[in-house]
Amino acid sequence: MDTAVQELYLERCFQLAKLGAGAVAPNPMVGAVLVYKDRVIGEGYHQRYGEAHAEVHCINQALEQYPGLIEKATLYVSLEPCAHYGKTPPCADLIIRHKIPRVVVGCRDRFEEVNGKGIERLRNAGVEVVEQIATQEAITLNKRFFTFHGLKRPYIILKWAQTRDGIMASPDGERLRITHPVTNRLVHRWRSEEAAIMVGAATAVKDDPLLDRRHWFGKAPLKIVVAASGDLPDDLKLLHSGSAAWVFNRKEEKKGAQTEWIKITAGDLVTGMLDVLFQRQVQSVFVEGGRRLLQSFIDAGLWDEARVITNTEMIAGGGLSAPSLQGQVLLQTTKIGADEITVYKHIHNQFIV
Ligand code: AOF
Ligand code: ZN
Repeated sequence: MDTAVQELYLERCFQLAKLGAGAVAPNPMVGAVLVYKDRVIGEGYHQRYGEAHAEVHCINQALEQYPGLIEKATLYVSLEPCAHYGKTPPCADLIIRHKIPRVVVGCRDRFEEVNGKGIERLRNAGVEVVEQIATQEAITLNKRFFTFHGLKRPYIILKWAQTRDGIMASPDGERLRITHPVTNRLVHRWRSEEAAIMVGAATAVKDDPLLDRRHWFGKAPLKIVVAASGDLPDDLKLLHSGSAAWVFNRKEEKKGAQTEWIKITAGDLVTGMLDVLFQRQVQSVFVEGGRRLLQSFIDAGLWDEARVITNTEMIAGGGLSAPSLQGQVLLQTTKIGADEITVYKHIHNQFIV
């Protein structure tokens, strides 16, 4: 079969998968398409955490519309069908039961309970399994899920805004109004897409931000403040905004109605925080500053993506310089008015997400 055609069907799977964005985490987004003689006879995607997997919806649709064709069809699925009993039974068994002769998978599932076992089970039952088509895209689709399970830490996105001369705050650390309101809306969208937002104590105190996604839609991310000393004013807005906040510190553990103080005992603060986030199933973290916190993630080599907004018309002429990512792979630049948005990918892990 023509690779380009198979890529096209997988592309449709990726699109379907994305319809589950915001509703399926911490599960991966998954889409599936059944094809018989160049015709799509069923489609489906994982719609909600804890509910039916993509394959189930896809097969049910084909059964309703084209009973009898499934046994001659090819199933395209963005992720390896599962082989385990989780909240739902194994999709590999469902495929075998319905005698689907051929399955094209986007990529393997790094979740320990599945990882290769789904493909193995299909092959042992005589199902032809095709891999190595659009693999990179399939991995990128679930970069958070794969990084979490593969590296046992959340997917880390760094974000900052800088002036044309590379300044991110005034000399005394005061906030500069750098980005355009339209860009701010995009930042709120970014926040809505991650499990948690993180800032350092200095930023929390100086800016007193809400750290929410009020200019966008969707889930309110968890807010995290890093205050090693344990000192943080009680009246900060983000501690009283109606959604959960954690304060990582070196001093104490305590729990209020919305705010939890979590003591990091490990030697290295960044690693210690990431371990807690992994244990608590936080799949991604959006680090918004300040300078010191961003730099500590960069120095530790613990980041996956950086989104840098540069106001190309603003010159600060002095102040706190932004971190440098020289030599990293720049993947994308978009413009919103004078704001240039650059995305860097840190090439460091086996998934190259
Ligand atoms: C698939 N198709 O659409 C999805 C899969 O608790 P469960 O039963 O929902 O299982 C969750 C795990 O199943 C999840 O961690 C991932 O490994 C896999 N997700 N697999 O065959 C799907 N969403
Ligand atoms: Zn499944």
